[in-house]
Amino acid sequence: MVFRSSLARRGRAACAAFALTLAGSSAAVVPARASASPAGPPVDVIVRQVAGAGQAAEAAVERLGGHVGRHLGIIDGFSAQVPTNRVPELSAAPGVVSVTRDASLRLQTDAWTADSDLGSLRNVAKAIGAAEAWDEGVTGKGVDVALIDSGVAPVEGLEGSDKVVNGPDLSSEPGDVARPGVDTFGHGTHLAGIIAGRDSTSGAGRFTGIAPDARLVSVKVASADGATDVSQVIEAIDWVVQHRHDNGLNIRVLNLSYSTDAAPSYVLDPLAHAVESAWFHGVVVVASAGNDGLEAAQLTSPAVDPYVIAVGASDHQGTQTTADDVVASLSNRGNAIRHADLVAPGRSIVSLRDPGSYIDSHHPEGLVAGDAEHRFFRGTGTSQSTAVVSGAVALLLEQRPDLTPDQVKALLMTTAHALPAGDALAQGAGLLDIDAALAQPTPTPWQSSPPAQFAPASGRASVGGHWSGDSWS
Ligand SMILES: [Ca+2]
Repeated sequence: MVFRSSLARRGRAACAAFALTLAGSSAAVVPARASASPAGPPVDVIVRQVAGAGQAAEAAVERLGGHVGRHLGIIDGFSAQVPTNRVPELSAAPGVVSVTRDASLRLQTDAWTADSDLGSLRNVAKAIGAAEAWDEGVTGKGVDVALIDSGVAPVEGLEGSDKVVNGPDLSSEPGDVARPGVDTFGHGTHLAGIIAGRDSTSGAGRFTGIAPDARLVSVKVASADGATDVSQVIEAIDWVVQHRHDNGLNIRVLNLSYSTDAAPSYVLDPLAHAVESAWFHGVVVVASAGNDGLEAAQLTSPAVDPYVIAVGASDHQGTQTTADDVVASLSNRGNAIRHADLVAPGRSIVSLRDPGSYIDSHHPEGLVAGDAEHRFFRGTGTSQSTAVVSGAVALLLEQRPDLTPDQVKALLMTTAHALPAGDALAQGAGLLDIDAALAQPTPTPWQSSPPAQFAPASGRASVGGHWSGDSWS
């Protein structure tokens, strides 16, 4: 998992493709002979099993000398660790649908740069029409936004149980029982501020996010070093879907501001399968297009899934007017089949600082000049753009709680403004205009249904990873 907070130039080797299928190239697979070779080093995998097939797949893992990890009900699967050279046998075992690699990937942190105050959320709110929505009394009230990220720090602007509800802490960080779910990295706090931050004080200097009266449900998956696994994120999505209506919760939006290299087809990708499941359960999934740049030929996963809302970053070009805005050079361009659905501001966005966190400690250039209280930090990338869109979706769902995810997506895309100066493909429908979306009549299910050529993601890869002897690549 690579959190898309910034330019993802660095560490590409750390986020190698994790779910390539060999279904169509089985000749390249070298079957392992368990009795004739040592077990080989263990490898972490995600196993999908035949629904209703009982424990056959788990039994196969144990029989092959592996261990079953976390249960991943949303994709009918589980994580496991198995000897590397037993993967082909596991893939062929009764009850097993697919075995894909569960890679450990890292957050990217190298574009936190200072810029002008054009990145303030006040200006962002004006650029996307949220300020008009507030004037009309639409503030996201009654809508919960799930944030699967690095947790949230209890800083001013994000305090109180009416603002942040902590879901489970699924990160690998040693448990701090006094502060479960607290952000030690600094990424989740920044996004939480953008989505729904709100100072307890009033007055001219009051900090507010895009949906200041929405509530956040934080599910922490990344620890202080930014590391998380695909299976941790799938488990978190599973939790969000299972508990979206618990104890007064009303989770209608899921913010996924991170990504990993996409499989050759989203249809084979377990993460795509998980986000589609959330979408079909009525949760609007908003995902970052990726920070690999306009030369990138593909969106990252899970944004590559055509059902969810894929968000690219726009760049204000140093001026208040949006007439000259372009698609940020760091935003993934994609291709004719799949590109960002729309763009939102993503350059040097000023949101809440997480004092002492990894990003805060390692990127002093993100501090905001003139910020006497040292409360704020600048972040650039499609992560921030995604958080802007998640807040906007909360506004729309306060106004019309019965909208389906397809209708929300159709409203945002049919009202976005094309950027004349921007890359025509990379911007999708153009720059978010939530005020226009709020004024647009509700589309019929027919008008908002996705094109029929989108096959649902099945995750039915036969073998994950490039297999060569007893090593993965
Ligand atoms: Ca501009």
